[in-house]
Amino acid sequence: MNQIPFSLPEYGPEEARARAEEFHRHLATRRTVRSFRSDPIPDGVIEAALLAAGTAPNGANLQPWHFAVIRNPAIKRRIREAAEQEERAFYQDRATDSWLEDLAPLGTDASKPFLETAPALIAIFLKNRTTRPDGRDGITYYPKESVGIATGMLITALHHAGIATLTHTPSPMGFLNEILDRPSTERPFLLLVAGYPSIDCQVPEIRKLPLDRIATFH
Ligand code: IYR
Repeated sequence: MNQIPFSLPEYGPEEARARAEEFHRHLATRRTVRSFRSDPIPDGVIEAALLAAGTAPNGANLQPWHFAVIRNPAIKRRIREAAEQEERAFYQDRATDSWLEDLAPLGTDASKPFLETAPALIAIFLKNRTTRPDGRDGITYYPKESVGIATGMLITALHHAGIATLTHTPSPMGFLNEILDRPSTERPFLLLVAGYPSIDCQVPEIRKLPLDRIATFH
C-alpha cells in the first residue's frame, strides 16, 4: 500500500487540556430522547454525520457497515408495527424480571410512537461479509467493534449538529432486512432514531459515574 505523510495539529498542554474539557462538557449535554418533534433535519446534516461515522477505525479497513436512512412515513410505519410486535413479546415474556426492574426507572414500554414521529430513522447494519476493492468476497474482521465505534461517532456527529438520538434495539430486528431489502450477510445492529426533542421533552435525572469509578491509571 502506498504511504503518505501524516501529522495532526499540535496543541500546547493548556490548550490540549482546555479542548478535551470543552469536548467533555459538550458531550455531557447529550441525552437519549424518547419524545421527538416531527420537524425535518436540515438537508446535508445526516449525510455529513454518516460520512463522519464512516471515518471510524475498523477491521482491515473493510468498513463493515451499512446505514439505511428512512424518512418515508409508510416505511416508518411498517418499522414501528414490526418493532412494537417484538417489544410486546419482550415486555410480556422475553425480558427477565431483573431486566424489567433495571428498565423501570426509564419508564419505557412496548409503545414506540417515536418511530413514526421522528423525522428520520437510521438502521445500522453490520456486514459479516463484504466485497474487497479487487472484487474478492470474504468475511469481515471485528465487525461488532467496528460498527460500535462508527455508531458512537454517528451519535456524536449528530449531537454536534444539535440533533437528538435514541439508540433503539427491538430484539430480534430481522424485520429490518425484509423491510429495507438488505441481504442476509448484513445483520441489523441498531435502529437510531434522530430528530429534535419535543417541546415538552423530559429525560430521567440520571448521573454518569465519576472518573474514579470508570478508570484506573497504572
Ligand atoms: N428494547 C426495549 C427495552 C430496552 C432495553 C434497554 I437495555 C434499554 O436501555 C431501554 C429499553 C425498548 O426499546 O423498550
